[in-house]
Amino acid sequence: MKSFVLNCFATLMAILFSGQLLAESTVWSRTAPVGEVCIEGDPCAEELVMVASAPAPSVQGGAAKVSLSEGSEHEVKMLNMSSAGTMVFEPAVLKVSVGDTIHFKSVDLSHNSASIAGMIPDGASSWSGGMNQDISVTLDTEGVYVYQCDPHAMMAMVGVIQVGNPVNLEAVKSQAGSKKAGFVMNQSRLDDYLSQL
Ligand SMILES: [Cu+2]
Repeated sequence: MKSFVLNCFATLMAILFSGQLLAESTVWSRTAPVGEVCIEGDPCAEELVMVASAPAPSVQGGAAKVSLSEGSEHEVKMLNMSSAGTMVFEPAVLKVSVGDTIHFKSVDLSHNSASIAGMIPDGASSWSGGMNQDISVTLDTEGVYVYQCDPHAMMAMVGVIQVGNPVNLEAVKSQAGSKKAGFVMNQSRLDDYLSQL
């Protein structure tokens, strides 16, 4: 009986002691400094200096710029899927010369190509292809054109064509803000495309 009482006491002490240790370690971890303090000249301080002096990545280098496509005729496929994602035009970003023709090809079903109002150069002709239809568009006005697939616009199925100089790029970029508010997925896609111009 005596040994039973002693056993109980020992167990109780063990529980209390481990509980206190746990509480202490919790308090310690909460009050411990978030970062370590480095004294100048210490190896850790040199490490910090190296990180701080590393060159910052260039913002310009974030997206590869699209190069001018050769020839005067260009093909853009309307696809359910490519390596760039689902519901995409391919290529989604094109740079061409004034007077070039773009052939939109209905490779997969349920797509079309339609220019977006307010996102083409002033005075340029708009276009709106039928569903599942190839459409060819000749771009005679210099500037940036943004177009979409109507049924998949909310999935950011959009494309960008720069014709000659991007004279209206800032206007298009400001329109892009409200356009992408309607995207339920691929929210950064249009910005990514525009950053390639
Ligand atoms: Cu589509």
